[in-house]
Amino acid sequence: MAFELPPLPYSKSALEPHMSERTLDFHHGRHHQAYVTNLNNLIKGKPEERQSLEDLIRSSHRDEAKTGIFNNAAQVWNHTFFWNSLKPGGGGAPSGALQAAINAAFGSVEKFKEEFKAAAVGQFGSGWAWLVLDKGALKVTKTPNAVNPLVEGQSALLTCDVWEHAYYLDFQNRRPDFVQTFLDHLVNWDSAAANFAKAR
Ligand code: MN3
Repeated sequence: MAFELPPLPYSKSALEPHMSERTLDFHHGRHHQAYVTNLNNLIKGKPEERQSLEDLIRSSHRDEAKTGIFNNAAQVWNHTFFWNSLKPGGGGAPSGALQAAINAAFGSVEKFKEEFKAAAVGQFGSGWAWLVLDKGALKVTKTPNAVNPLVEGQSALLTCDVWEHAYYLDFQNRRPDFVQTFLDHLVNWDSAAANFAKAR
């Protein structure tokens, strides 16, 4: 069964002025769509067609014959997860159990933000910054290209896409400004809290 591009959980202009409609037009409508199309072309008529997206990602990781499948399947998953890591009027701080866990793991929400920003800015080239739950411990991680926490056996709670296509139209080369805007105005802490509750 062919995979489909999930619709954005908000309108394309809903994240303005922090993330432009033009960025979402390209990022969701072209980049994310291209990963879906490429993946469907790569698995057409093959046994992989019957696998779930998560199973495809795990089974194609580190298999040299399936690099294309891994890259496109993981990028389909990563982008869907990223859209849900954002919301109009986002940012601020988490509450409840997630806030308590972040305070315990990082010292404070501010310290968490510093660590997350350092990971996102420090990822050399394309990739992703994540808040994950790893064997019960909250961690900030970064991954190159399409790699994601699923293949490390971790549960993803939150992500920021730091491929240039995520910010170039709005911020040009200023990745630190994009990541700061993500933390201050776009983070969907409700989604992160729901992922945390599910993963615990
Ligand atoms: Mn992207």
